[in-house]
Amino acid sequence: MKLFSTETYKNRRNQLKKTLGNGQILFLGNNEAPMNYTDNTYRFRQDSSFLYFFGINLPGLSALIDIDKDEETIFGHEYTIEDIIWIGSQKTLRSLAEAVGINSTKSPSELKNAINVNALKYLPPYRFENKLFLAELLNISPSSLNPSIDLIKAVIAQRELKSEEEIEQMTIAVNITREMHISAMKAVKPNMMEYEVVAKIMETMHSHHAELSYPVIFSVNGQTLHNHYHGNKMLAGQIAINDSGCENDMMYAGDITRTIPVSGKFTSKQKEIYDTVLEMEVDSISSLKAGLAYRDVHISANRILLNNLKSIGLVNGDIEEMLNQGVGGLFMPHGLGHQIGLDVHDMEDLGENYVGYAEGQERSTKLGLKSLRMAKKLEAGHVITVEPGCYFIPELIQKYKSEGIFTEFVNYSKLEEYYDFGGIRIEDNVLITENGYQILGESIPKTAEEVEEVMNL
Ligand SMILES: [Mn+2]
Repeated sequence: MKLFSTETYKNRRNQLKKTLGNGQILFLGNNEAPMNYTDNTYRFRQDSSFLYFFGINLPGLSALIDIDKDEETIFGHEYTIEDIIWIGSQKTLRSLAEAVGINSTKSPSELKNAINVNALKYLPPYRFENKLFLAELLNISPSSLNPSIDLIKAVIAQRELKSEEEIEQMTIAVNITREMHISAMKAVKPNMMEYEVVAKIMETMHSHHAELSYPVIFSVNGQTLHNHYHGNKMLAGQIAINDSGCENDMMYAGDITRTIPVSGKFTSKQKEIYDTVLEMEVDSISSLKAGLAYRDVHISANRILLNNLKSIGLVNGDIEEMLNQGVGGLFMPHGLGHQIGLDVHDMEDLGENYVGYAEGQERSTKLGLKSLRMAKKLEAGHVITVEPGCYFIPELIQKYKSEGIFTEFVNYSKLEEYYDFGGIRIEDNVLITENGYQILGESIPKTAEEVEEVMNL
């Protein structure tokens, strides 16, 4: 298990204690999750806030910070000889706790006596087991759980500003992710199955001792945004979206998307749309700076999209009027990006709006903009994804057409030529700095020519 220095974890907890001032804070780690019976489990994934403040990447732990008594305790079992028969010799919980600056470890059964329900703050649990655990601990029903908004805000304020050592880890994750993408570009050939390319992605990832930060999206049906089916045969002339990324051995995530022409070369019709998405991506990134609201970057990207679709003849009319009405959402029904860190959608368990929206900043209900997860002002230390796309979703287009939506703007008859187009998305991970921005990791083939060149090496 890799850890940052003892001081890192102490400083993080001290800052949190300072922000909250008083009371008790309970952090629940995750437990093993059974696949089909108790002893056959999914890969263990520790809770990210637990990792951030306590570092220990093991199941069955909880931690209590008592600000008033100035005590920090990790609750968990020491391994018994029965455990060691099955899983080998282990570091003691006590020694791991010391490595992250905590001198008190206790058995889980002692937690109930240590808490003061009136002063206790906790984050919203997202796993059912932890919901039940908390409800039982507090002697209330799971639906009555009442996570602390102050704690949520304090944790987000800390975790969203990445330190230099975190950026180092995220860069490692992006560089492994980069290799996964280059493997895919080199592997894709007409008449291959999608899962054969996914196998190359996974092989490259595992060769770096990394794991997925989210399930691989690799599909010639890129218009389906979260397509986890890999059973299609890829045909010459199609394009495949590869949205895949890893978390490295310190659990920091990469999240990259590239779009690949199955035959090794984009057709001119595909390249028109590809270059549109590329322009949206490159332009958005080059505008990034602290103080800029990311919602405005999303809207600027939509402006480029509509301008280009207008010159192709798929939409007509006043661009600003189309932006007001949300016409771009028909072609890009998702947001421009999200924060990324220990979670691929960082801290979304704490509430999307707390992470991505400023107090009082309203969330749109329009298609596209309503799915924008990060809308607030950028700050130095934020790491965000920039991931514009353009998709032709026949069911959505036909629905809007039949309901007469956007008929004054959208050339529905020409759009029929795009029903089998699929979709294009391009995504990078970007750190906001004091002076601008920095794309994390070494550069990944991105222009149509760069992608084609890697494919035909
Ligand atoms: Mn993403």
